[in-house]
Amino acid sequence: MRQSQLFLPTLREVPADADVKSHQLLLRAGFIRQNAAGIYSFLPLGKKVLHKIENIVREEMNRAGSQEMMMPALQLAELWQESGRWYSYGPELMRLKDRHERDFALGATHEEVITSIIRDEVKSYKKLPLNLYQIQTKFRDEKRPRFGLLRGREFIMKDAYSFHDKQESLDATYERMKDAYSAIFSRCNLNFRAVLADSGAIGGKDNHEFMVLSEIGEDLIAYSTDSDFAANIEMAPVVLPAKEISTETLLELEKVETKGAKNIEEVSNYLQVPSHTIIKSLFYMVDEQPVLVLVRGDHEVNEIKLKNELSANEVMMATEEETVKWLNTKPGSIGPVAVSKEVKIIADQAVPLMTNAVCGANEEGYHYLNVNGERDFTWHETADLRFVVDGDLSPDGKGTIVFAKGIEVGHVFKLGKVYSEPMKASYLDENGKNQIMSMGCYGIGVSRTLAAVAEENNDENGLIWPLSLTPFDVHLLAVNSKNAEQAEVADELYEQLKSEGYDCLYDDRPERAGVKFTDSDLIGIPLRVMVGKKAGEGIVEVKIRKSGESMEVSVSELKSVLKREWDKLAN
Ligand code: 9G3
Repeated sequence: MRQSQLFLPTLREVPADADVKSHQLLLRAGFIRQNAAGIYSFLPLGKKVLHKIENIVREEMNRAGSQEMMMPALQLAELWQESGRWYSYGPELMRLKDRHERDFALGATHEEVITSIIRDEVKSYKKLPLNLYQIQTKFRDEKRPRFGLLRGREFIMKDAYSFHDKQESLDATYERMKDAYSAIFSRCNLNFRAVLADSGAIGGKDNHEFMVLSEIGEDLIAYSTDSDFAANIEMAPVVLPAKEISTETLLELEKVETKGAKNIEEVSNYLQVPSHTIIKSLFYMVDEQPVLVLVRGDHEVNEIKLKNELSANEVMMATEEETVKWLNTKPGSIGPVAVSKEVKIIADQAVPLMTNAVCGANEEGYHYLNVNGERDFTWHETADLRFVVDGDLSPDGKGTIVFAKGIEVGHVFKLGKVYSEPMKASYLDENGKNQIMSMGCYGIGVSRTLAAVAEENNDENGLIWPLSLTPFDVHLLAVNSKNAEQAEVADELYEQLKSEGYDCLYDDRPERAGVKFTDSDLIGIPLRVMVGKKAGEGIVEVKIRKSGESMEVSVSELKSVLKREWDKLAN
């Protein structure tokens, strides 16, 4: 492609409201333009990269047995009324009326549409399992669209849906989808983790988010330094280190005055003891039942784990009145010693390992020293109730946990019957009995992935595209297009490179050399060939965008040098 013909409006300045690198660079390099908040156009180079990402997605989804289809963006409101989501979603779901005043949703996702198709067409277990996908524009009226393509109101998603008779069939497809996602994001040169995520509102059981590790990620994940273990902070389990039996002798229980010391920090300072020797007692009403939760003073209660452990609907911190009612004291000096039998006591698994600990005396302004579990207080059960912290052991026993920010680029769910039940997607099983199908759904933010690649592949001069996604393979520059000799050599090389199969962008513009180099650094094509002063001697310069390395090469050896440098970048 001759750059003098290419629609590529590059910018010098950083746009004002772009506050992450990928957003700034994709605008400056002329890959995208904003039409409205969260709504973007892909200009030719942006479209070329998008197209390559979509093809990688297609190859891996097809390989994993999913069949491509296409569903409409306009969705009958009736379908969303059947699933109930017409009422449960608010302004984020974009709605409109057609000329006959009929209600429609603009597709934010397609569970209802795909289920309505399958329930009409699939009646027998012999037709299952099915796995279908589309790559399609989605609409979600985000309250605060930001970071360019990373959080848009109109974006491109690959969404897949699978239908099953048996759970193990769903489990198998789920694993195949996870493997396909790992292949896709690896081929996009992304540093990602498959993160165990909280089931949240969507129901079903397992789900995993595919997170690109990134400073600007909106999600916090915990992952292992020595394995592929990764989990959402809410879900990350805590395992106890190998049990070191405490050799401390148990000292006499002693009640001491602690005046106004109410929280862990104040008690720790007042008594001059480290917080990990204090039992933190938190009083909750769980589905209206009083529950005293005990964790070590340096840990935090994870209320999602507490709720899951107690299979509760509602977990609320108790009010002061409720605390006084059940524990005869105000918050600030509560503890597990001599607590009414009606109060359920649940302790984090680290609490029974504490010896000669400190805890509230259930008397305002007093605490106990040398408190020991079993002797001085008991509990109904122990569980993993705390948030994981940096440095914890990885639950799979390999390495330790580190925290990182992540950009969610994919999300896979086991839906179970969350949609097929209300929408009556059923089939006859091998015994001729009517059964409800089980479902899975699998999403990739395709336009978000493009932005994530840009976010993680750039330097101070601009974008640096991986070979798998680059808009062009080679950037050929005539340093001074007005110089006949340089233009002639460059024209010949352009033909030669194309004939060797490179998708070549040829900067034939009558611009100053500096402008050409700046633009070339900005758009980030991995290999650059510069035809300059030594063109007459048959010498050109090759530059590797990523390393900045450059070398003088004779035209006769250019082919082999490019092949060598290409292969070096490919591995
Ligand atoms: C909506 C709106 C926003 C939404 C949804 C529905 C997120 C919604 C979750 C999913 C689940 C999976 C299939 C592909 C993979 C993800 N935001 N979700 O359902 F109406 Cl406005 O989309 N869907």
